[in-house]
Amino acid sequence: MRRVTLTQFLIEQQRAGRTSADLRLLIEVVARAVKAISVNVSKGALAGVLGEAGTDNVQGEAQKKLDVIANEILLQANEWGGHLAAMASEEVEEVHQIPFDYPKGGYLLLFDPLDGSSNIDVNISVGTIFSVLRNTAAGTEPDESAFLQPGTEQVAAGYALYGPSTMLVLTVGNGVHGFTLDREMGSFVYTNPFMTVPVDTSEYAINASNQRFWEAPVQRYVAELQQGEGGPRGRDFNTRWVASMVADVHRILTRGGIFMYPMDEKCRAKGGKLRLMYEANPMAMIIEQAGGAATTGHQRILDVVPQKLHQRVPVILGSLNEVERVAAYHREA
Ligand code: AHM
Ligand code: MG
Repeated sequence: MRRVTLTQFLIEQQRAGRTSADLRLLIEVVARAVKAISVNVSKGALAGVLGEAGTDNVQGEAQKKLDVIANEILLQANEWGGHLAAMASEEVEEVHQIPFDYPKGGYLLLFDPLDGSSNIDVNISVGTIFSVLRNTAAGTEPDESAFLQPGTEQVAAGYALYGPSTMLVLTVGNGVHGFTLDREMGSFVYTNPFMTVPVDTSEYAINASNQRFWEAPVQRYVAELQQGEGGPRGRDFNTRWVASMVADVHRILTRGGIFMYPMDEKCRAKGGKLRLMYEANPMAMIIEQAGGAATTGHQRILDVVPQKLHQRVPVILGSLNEVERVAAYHREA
């Protein structure tokens, strides 16, 4: 069987006018960085990469060594190619400018270098999430305001999942495409064309330890699911919660489901738990491109106009009919 690599896929997208040469280069560079992160993640204790870094990030969260390593790999890999105007990372407070020695390009890259950090030391899947915007700002050093575009403006979004196999899942606005890393060849192979999220599901993902903090619409929705066959939904539902958003979203892209990190009393002061610009937006674009939906409960995630680079939002995404039901419960409340 003829194997299509990520490189070939991207060249064909470019020929079809769906990506520019610079966007193709950008995605290839991200994919290269993902391979390097994958090597580090999979070596674990052998490479001494587990455990705390001994520092806090901008969110005030303790950084793991792999958070720092993954961040460095992505920043360094993307500095010199000439395709970026600037970068932003979950692990860095300020916008990361391209060093003066290198040319600048027209795109902005945002990422969560290692998502699901709490799973690193227990050898459970983690991921990388990224989002690409156009640089619309004048001048040579884009500041935070250049990044504050709604998710609808993303030109590409993707994630890498470091699981039993390493996968790259990607959209450039023409469906969602999955690639599996062939470690011997060192290349991503096109294994999952046009991934779709089934509109219905019997599986939901939420951290139930936060139940007492949830708002009424989410209480109502989950209570109905838990009543199963004898309740208003008339069927049983199953729960999954990996605590790595990438792994939870990947499951939903594979067999359907709904993922919720909703507004609750614990995270209200921060605006939510997950970050809008490099977690919620790229995942929302991917899920929508796959036929699903993504909402804060009150608004389509991709329509949220960001006020801050590290802004947080409530996230409810996945199978269309379930997400619409949760949004309807919010409207009725
Ligand atoms: P992180 O970027 O610090 O790793 O946090 C994001 C992660 C998501 O991957 C996951 O869905 C969520 O946090 C899990 O949170 P909790 O530990 O509260 O269940
Ligand atoms: Mg994260």
